[in-house]
Amino acid sequence: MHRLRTTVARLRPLTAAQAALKPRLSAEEPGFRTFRPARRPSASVAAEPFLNGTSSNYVEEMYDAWMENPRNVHKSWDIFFRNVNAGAPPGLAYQSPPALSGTTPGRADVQMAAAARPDVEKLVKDHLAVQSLIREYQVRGHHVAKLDPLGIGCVDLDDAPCAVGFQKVGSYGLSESDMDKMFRLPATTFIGGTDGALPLREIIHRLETAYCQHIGVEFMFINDVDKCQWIRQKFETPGLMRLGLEEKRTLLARMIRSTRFEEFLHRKWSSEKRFGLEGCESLVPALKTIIDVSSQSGVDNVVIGMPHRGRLNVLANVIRKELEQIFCQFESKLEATDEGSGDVKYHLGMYHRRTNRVSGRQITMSLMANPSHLEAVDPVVQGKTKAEQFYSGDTEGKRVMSILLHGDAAFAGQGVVYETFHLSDLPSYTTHGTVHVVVNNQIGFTTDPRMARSSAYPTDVARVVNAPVFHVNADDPEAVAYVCQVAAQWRNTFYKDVVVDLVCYRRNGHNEMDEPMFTQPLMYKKIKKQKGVLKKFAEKLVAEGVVTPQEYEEEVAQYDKICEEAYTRSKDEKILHIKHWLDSPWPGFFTLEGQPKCMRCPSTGIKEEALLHIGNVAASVPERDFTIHGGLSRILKGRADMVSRRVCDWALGEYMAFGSLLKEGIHVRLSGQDVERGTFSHRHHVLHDQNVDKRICVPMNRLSADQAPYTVCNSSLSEYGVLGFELGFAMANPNALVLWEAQFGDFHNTAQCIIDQFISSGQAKWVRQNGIVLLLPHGMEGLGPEHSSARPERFLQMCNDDPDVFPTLIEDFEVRQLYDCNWIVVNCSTPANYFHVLRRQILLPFRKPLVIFTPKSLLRHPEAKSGFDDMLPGSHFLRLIPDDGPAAAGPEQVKRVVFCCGKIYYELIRERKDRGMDDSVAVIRVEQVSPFPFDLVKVETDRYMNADLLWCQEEHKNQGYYNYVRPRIRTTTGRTRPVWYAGRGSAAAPATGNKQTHLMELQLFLETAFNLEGFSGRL
Ligand SMILES: Cc1ncc(C[n+]2csc(CCOP(=O)(O)OP(=O)(O)O)c2C)c(N)n1
Ligand SMILES: [Mg+2]
Repeated sequence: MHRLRTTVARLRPLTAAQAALKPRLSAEEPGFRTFRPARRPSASVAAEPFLNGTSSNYVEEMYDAWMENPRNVHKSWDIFFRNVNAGAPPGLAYQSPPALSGTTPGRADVQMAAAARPDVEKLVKDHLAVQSLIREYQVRGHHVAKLDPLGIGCVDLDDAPCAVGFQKVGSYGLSESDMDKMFRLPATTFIGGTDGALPLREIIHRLETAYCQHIGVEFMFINDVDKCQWIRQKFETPGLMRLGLEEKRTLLARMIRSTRFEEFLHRKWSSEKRFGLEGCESLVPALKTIIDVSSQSGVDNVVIGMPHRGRLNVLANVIRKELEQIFCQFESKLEATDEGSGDVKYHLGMYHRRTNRVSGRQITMSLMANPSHLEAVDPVVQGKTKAEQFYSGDTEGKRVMSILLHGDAAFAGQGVVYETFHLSDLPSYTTHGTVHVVVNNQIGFTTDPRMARSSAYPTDVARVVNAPVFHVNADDPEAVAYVCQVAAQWRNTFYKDVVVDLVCYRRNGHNEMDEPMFTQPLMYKKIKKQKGVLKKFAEKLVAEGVVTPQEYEEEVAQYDKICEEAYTRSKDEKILHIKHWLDSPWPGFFTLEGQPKCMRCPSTGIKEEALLHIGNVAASVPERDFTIHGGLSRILKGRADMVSRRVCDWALGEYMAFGSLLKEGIHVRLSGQDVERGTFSHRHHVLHDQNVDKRICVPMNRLSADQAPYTVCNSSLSEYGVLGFELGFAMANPNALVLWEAQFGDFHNTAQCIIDQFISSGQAKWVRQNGIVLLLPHGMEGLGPEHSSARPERFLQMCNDDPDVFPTLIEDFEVRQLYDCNWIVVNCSTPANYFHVLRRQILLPFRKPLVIFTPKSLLRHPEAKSGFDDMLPGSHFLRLIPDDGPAAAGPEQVKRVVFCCGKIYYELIRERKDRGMDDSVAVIRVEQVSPFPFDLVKVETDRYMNADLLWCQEEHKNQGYYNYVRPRIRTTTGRTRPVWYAGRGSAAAPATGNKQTHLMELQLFLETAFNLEGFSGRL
C-alpha cells in the first residue's frame, strides 16, 4: 500500500512522444512481448480507493495497455485514464462505463458519476483473479495434462493441488457470470495472439489447450524472466503447435519405421533379448526431430548416449547403421574377428556421417558404447562432446551437441545423473546444453515409480540446473514432435540443458523373455488393450485426409521390404567385426587395418634447452604487475634454484613433461579436485593476483607462440562424474594427454563404475583404445585408514597378464607387452621416471589407460629428486630400477634381494645404510608393476643367484602389490625360489588411525626385511 501511494504520487502520464518510444512487438516474433519499465498514471489517482498495494501492478499494466491503444482495455479503464489525464480531482477519476450508445464523458459528468460508484474493487479483483488463474495454468497445468497414455496417472502430486479448469474458477472469486466478460491479458501470457483482451471463457479454453492436453510444461521454477517468456510464447501462441501437412507425413513415415523395425525383429528372432521400444515408438521421430532442428541451427556433430531400451531401433532409424550389420548381430553362429571379448548388441557404439535430409547439411552422429550400468555413460558423452567442441574451436556449442537418453527409473535413481547435471554450467566442463530424453515407461524392470523415487516426476533432478521439462504423452506423435522442436530450439537458443519426458508404457516385459503380469497385472491388462500408437496415428491422419489408407499401406510395405532385403544380405556376412561398431575413430592414428603404425617407442627424453626453458617458465610469473603470494614466491625461487642446479623435484618433473608435450603440439588437460594448486600445494599451475580478484595467470600457457593449449581445471566435488567426463574427453583425440587426479587415491572408488566398466575393460569390449591417465595420491603416512591407500591391489587384480606364463621375449617386447595389456599400472620413485612415463603415454603408437600411484611426502623428500641428465635425449622410462650400489658391484655376496615399489624404497635404503648392509642386500624398484617386467626381473634374479627374494611393501599383506607380484616373480624363476614377504599383516582397513602404531608397524617390517636369517629353513 505504502509503495503504491508513494510511487503513484510521483507518476505522470506519458506524453505522446514518450508513448511513441514504447517498445513494439518485433516483426520476426509475432506476438512476442518484452517486459516494459513500469509507468503509472498521474498523482491524482493515488486517492482512488481501489488502488491498493496488490492491484498496483495490475493498474500499471492497464495503463500501459491503454497508452498503446485505448481499445486494449475495458471501457471503464478507458474512461478512468481519460479522466486522470484530463485532471480529474482525487477520488473522482473513476466513472462507470457508459451505456453502449453513450458518449465519452466530460469533466462535468465526472462529478455526477462519483455519486453512483459501481463495484470497482471487484473489477480489479476479478482482473487479478484472472491473472492468478493464468499463472496457475503456467505453474501447474502439467498436473492435469493428459500425459499418461494408459491413464493410470502414476505421478503423485497430492501435496500440490492444482486449481485450474472451468469448475475451479470459484476458488479465485470468479463465477459463471464472469465467463463472458472481457479481461485484459497480462504481458506474461501469449494466449491472446494479437488480441490484448479475451472473454474469460476463451482465456480458460486457450490455457487448457496450451497446458492441459498432451503436453505438460514445467518451467515456472526457472528464475530467468526472458526464458520463461520464451517458453510461454512457444506453448501459448494460438496455432503454433499445429504441424504442417508435410511434417505430419514425415512423422507418419518415421513412426512406421520405428514400429515396423521392432515388429520385424520380433518376427525373425522372437526369443532374442533386444529391449524393444514397443510402447514408446515415438522415440524415433522425437530424436530425429531434435537432430533435424539442431542441424538447421548449425549443429553438425551430435554425440548420443543411451541405455538399452530401443537402442537397436535408434541405431537403425536415427543413426542409420546398415540394417544387415544389426541383423547379423542376432546370428549366434558368426564368429568375431576382433581381439577382445566384444559385447552384447545393445551396448555397442557407432559412428556415422551423413546428410541430414531436412537441413541438407552434413552431420556426424556417434552413439557411445556403454556398459549395462545405467547412466554411467552420461558424463562420458559429455566429456567426448566437450572434446569435440574444444578441438574444433566450437567455444559456444554451436556445432557440436549431446543428446542423452534415460529410463525413468534410472534417471531418478542414479546419482551420476545429478553429478553430470552439475557439470553442465562449469566453464571447463560445459557442453553448452544437452537435450535429455526420458523414455518414461512408468516402470523400472518390475518396480513401480512409487517404490522407485520420492519425487513426483522422474525428471525432477533436472530442476537443479533450471532445465525446463517438457512432459509429453508419447501416444501423440504430433505433440512429441512439437516438444522436441521446442527442446532443440531451446538448446540452440540458450545453450542450456532441457528435458523431454516421453510418458509412455512398456508393451512387453523388461525384455522380450520377461513376464510382466507377475508383478504389474492391472497395468498389463490395460496395456494389452492399448491400441498401438502407429495404428492410432495412421487412423487420425487418414481421417484428416493427410494420407490415404493406400499410401499408408504402401509406406509400410516399402519399409518391410527394406528390412527383408537387409536380412537376406545379412546372411552373406561371414564374420562379425566389432570394429564396425566403433564410436570414436581416430583417423590417421592407426594403419588402414586399424593396427599401430609401429611397435616402438622413441626416447622420451628432451633437450637441455627445453628443460631449461620450461624450468624457467615454471619458476616465473610471466605477467606484468602481477602480485603473487609471498609463500609462492619462495616456491618459485626454489624452482629457479633447482633449474640452476639442473635438478627436478616432483612438481618440476611434471612441469617438464606437460611443458614439453605442449611445445610439441600435444594438448594437455588436467582435471580433478583442486588440481590447479595441487592438494599438497606443490603444483601451482594457476597463479592468483593477490590484489585483483579473479585475475589469474597460467605460465604453462606462456611457453611458446605455437604451443598447444594447456587446460588445468579444478573440478566439482565428484569422482564418478568427472572421471567419466575425462574418459570421454580422452576418447575424442589420441593426440592429447588427459589426466584425472583424485584428491586422495582412495576416493577413486566413488568412480569405480567408470574404472571397472570403461577403463579396465573398454578396449576388450568395444575395440576402443583410451589413453586416460589416473593420478592417485597413495602412501601410508600415518594419516589414518582414509587418505592412505589408492588400493593398488584392486587395479592389479584387474590386469589381464597371466601370472603363470613367462612371456616369450621377442623383439620390442616392452612395447608389445604394453600393447597387449588392458592398462598400465606404475608407481614411480623418481621425478624423472614420472616425467618419462607421462611422455611415453603420448609417444607410444597406441593408447592404453595409465594408472599412476603418486606420492605425497615424496613431493618434498630431499632424495626424491632427479638430475636433468636422467631426462635428456636417449633416456627413457625405467620399468625397473636395479640396485646401483655395492650390492650390484658384488652380486655373488648379496644375501637378499628386496623388491619394492614407491616410497618405501627410501625407507629401505635408509635402513640398509643404518644397518651397514649395503653390500649384502640389493634393493630393486619395480616401477612399472603391470604389465609385469618379467624380462628385467629375470635379469635381476639371475644376477643375484645366491640371494633369497623378498617383496617389501608398506601396505597390508592382503592389499598393495604382493599378491600380484609374488606369482610373477615365482614364474620368472621357474618357481625355484620362494618370494618372502615383509610388510604389514593382513587387515580389513587400509591403515591404522594411530600414528605410533603406524611407526611401530614400519619398524617391525623393516626388521623382517633386513633379518637375513628370518626365513631360513622355511619353505
Ligand atoms: C546401475 C544399474 N543398476 C541396475 C541395473 C539393472 N537394471 C537393468 S534395466 C533396469 C530397470 C531400468 O528401468 P528404467 O530406467 O526405467 O528403464 P526401462 O528398462 O524401463 O526402459 C535395471 C534395474 C543396471 N543395468 N544398472
Ligand atoms: Mg522405465
